Amino acid sequence: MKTFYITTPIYYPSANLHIGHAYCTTIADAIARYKRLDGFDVFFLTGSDEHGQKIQRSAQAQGKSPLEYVDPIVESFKDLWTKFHISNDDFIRTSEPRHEKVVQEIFRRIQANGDIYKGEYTGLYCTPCESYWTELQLDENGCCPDCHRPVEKVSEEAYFFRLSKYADKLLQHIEEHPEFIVPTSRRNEMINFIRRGLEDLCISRTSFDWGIPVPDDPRHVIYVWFDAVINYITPLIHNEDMKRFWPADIHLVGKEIVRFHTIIWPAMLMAAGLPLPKQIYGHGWLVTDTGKMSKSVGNVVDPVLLVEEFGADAIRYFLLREITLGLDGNFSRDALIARINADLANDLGNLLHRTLNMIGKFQQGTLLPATDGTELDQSFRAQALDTVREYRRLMDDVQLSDAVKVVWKFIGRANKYIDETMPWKLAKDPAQRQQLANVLYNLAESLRIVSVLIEPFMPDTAQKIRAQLNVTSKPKLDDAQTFGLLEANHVVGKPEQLFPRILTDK
Ligand code: ME8
Repeated sequence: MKTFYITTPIYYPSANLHIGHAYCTTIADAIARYKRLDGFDVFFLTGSDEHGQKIQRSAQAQGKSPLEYVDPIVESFKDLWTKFHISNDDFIRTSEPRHEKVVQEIFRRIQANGDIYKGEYTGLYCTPCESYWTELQLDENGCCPDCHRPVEKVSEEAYFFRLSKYADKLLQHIEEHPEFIVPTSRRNEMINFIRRGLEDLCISRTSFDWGIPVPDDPRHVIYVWFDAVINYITPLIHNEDMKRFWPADIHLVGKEIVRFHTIIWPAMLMAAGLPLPKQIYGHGWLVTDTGKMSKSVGNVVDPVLLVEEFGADAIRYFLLREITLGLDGNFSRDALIARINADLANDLGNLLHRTLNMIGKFQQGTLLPATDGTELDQSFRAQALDTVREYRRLMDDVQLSDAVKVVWKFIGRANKYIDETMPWKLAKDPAQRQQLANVLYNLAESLRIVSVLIEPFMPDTAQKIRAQLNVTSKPKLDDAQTFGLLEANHVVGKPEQLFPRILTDK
């Protein structure tokens, strides 16, 4: 069986998640669901990144142990993913014993290969980002180049990973595998970064203890990024799944952490003698008028409130449709409401409602045997199948927003087909009964196909459409590639509203 392995980053339980995090997980979920529709055996992993000084300090500030502090936050992550219909197959917490064991094994393996050594570290550390920087990398104010907050000078005995040794091998790999880092802009950034030279990486700390101890030297805890990236193999390495799913097909990550995933992680895998992931996809940020959505800026949108107000599928639709993967995208409430009203309530909702309503009114809810029909009917059916082909091409190429647009173009076409064929007129003329049956059959079939195509984007809505059409099978991509699977004499259900229109003051 063909397999597919996709991951999201594991999120820091340092604050509540915002809609920017939900964006990343929704993309991964849509890809995972598409692959399942296409018959792949899919493994989809997400989780929480729980170690490090930042978490330890936040816990202390609340008089809690780190675990007492993170446990409820991690539960809230899991609740959020359930609310968003996220279909992850596993959820990894880096505080779990299974993960600690694997991190220590990988540490030992790299150490045995001679690529971990003990030395003295003096450097600049950004605690919020859990990142070490060199003088050269700091921003113009001498602060962290990512979050622009002050860095701390630290000096301590530490373990180092011989990252410098892997610069040439990494460059060669990136050059020989153009698909390894996407989009190209990120790939070029990484090539330039490596060309400037890689320094060995400090991978242990002694100034705090909330982390995974270095094997045989527990005064040191392992650097949180070294620990975190290993999560991607933790659930696999000790069972058959390693053969089935590794190397990962896609690590989906935000653009600011592409460096960890395309330089440090691959070098660690090389040092441990393991194959590299096939692709790292760096997506853009969700921004508002006040910049990247982030807690420190105070412009975050709470995904729980948003789901309660609009439902998960509407938000998923908006995120997937509105933002081109790889680029930054704007999030605004007005734009969300405009999409819900135009695309969901109007285009999709009306198509379903009108179709089922007419089948109920003119044929007592039953589809009748269809014939080839007119040229218009034939071209409409051909368009449905062209849509499926184009959708597959785009989804296979991870162009999610274009794939959504292609489906909605067809939904628009189907609404126009109703206006052109005017079934209410055909129903008045007994000589047009066959033509009426053809039109209504074609519309019901189109909706069945649409219900398959939108499953990755809006799983709940896809299911509601199928229930109203009275289709009980599980959605499969193969079933969207054939026009005419609904049986003649199939009885459809009654129309129910999919998305209410949202009234605004305007
Ligand atoms: O970086 N728009 O965790 P994290 C889009 N623990 N994506 C956003 C975003 C926004 N406004 N804000 C955050 C970490 N993200 C590490 C990962 S992986 C081994 C360790 C995305 O909770 C961000 O780009 O800070 C990143 O990919 C993810 O949320 C996790 O961020």
